[in-house]
Amino acid sequence: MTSETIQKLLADINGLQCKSLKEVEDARVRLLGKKGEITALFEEFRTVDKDVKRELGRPLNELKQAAIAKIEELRSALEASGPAEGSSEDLSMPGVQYELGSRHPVSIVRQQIVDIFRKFGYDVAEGPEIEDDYHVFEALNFPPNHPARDMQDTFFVSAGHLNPLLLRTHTSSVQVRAMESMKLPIRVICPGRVFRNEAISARAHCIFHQVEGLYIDEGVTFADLKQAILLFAREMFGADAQIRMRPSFFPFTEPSAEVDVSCNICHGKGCNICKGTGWLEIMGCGMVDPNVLEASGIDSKRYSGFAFGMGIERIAMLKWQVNDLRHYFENDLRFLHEFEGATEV
Ligand code: 2NM
Repeated sequence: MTSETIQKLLADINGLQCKSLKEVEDARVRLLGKKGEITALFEEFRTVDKDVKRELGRPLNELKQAAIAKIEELRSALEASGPAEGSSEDLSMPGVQYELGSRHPVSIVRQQIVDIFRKFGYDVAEGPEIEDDYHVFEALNFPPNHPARDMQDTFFVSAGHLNPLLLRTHTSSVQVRAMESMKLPIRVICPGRVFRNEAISARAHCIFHQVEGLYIDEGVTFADLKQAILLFAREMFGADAQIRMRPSFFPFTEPSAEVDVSCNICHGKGCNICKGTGWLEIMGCGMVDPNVLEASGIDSKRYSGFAFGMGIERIAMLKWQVNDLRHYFENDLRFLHEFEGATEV
C-alpha cells in the first residue's frame, strides 16, 4: 500500500456519481462492505511496517471518513429528489386504498330516535359529560345515601366536598339544566354518553349511550305519557307495535314504569330474543316527581310532566340481534361493515 493508492481512491470517491439509491448502495458495498476496497486496505494496514503505519494511518482514516460522507451525501440527495427518470418506479401503480367509513349502529339508532321525537315537536338539548353531584343526583331527588352516589357505582372526578364533580350516570342532568333555563312548556330530548362504574361484560359496559325525554306543561297526565310512548314505538318498531307498562321505581318519577314493546321477531309467538315472552324491555318512564320540579323552580301545583329514558345500545341490540355490548366499542371493521346502508330501516 502506498500514498498513491490512497490518493487515487480518494479522487475516485470525490468524483463518484449515482443515478439511483441502488447505485449508492452498490458503491457503499464496493468501498466499505466486508470485502470492500477500503476494508481491504485496513486489513493490509495491520501487516505493514511501523514507519509506513505512521505515514499512512491518518490518510487512510481520512479516506474512510470521506467515503462515508460521500455515500451519505449521495443518498440524501437522491431521497430528497425522489425517484430519478428511468428508475424502476412504476408510476401507473395504484395508490394506497383507504376504506370508506360507515355510520356506527349507535349513531344510526340515536338519529332515528331523535328524528322521531323532533317530529313530535321536541327540541334536542345536550350538556356536559363531567357534571356535579347537584345536577346528577341532588336535584333529581336521590336521597343522600342512595347507592348510585357510592364510589362503587359512579366515577368521581373530584371528591371530598359537598358538590363533587363526577361523570354523569344518566343524561337526566341535561333535563335538570333544561328545567332551570327553558321557558315552559318544555319538550326536550337529551341524547348523550353516560358512565357507570361497572365490570365490562356482554350485558354491561362502563360507557354507554342514552336518550332521555321530558315534557312539562299544565295538565300533563300519565295518559299523555302512554300515548307518546306508543307513537314512538310504532315509528321505531313498526305500525303494528304494541306496548305494555309494568310498575317500577325511579327516584325522579312517581309513579314509574318499565315499558315493553311486542317482539317484532316472533310477533308474540316466543323466540330466544324475547325469551319466549313475546315482549322486549325498551325503556323506563314516569311522571316527574313534584320534588324534582320544585328543585328547578317549577311550580308543581300548576305544572306536571312526564319523562322517559332508554339505552341506545339496547335498542340497537333488539333491532339487529347484537348479542354482546362489547362489539359496540371494539371498532372491529367486520362488525361495523354489517351496518353499511342501515341508515334507512
Ligand atoms: C328514566 C326513567 C324515568 C327521567 C327523569 C328525568 C327528569 F329529569 F325529568 F327528572 N329525566 N329522565 C327518567 C325517568 C329517566 O330512564 C330510565
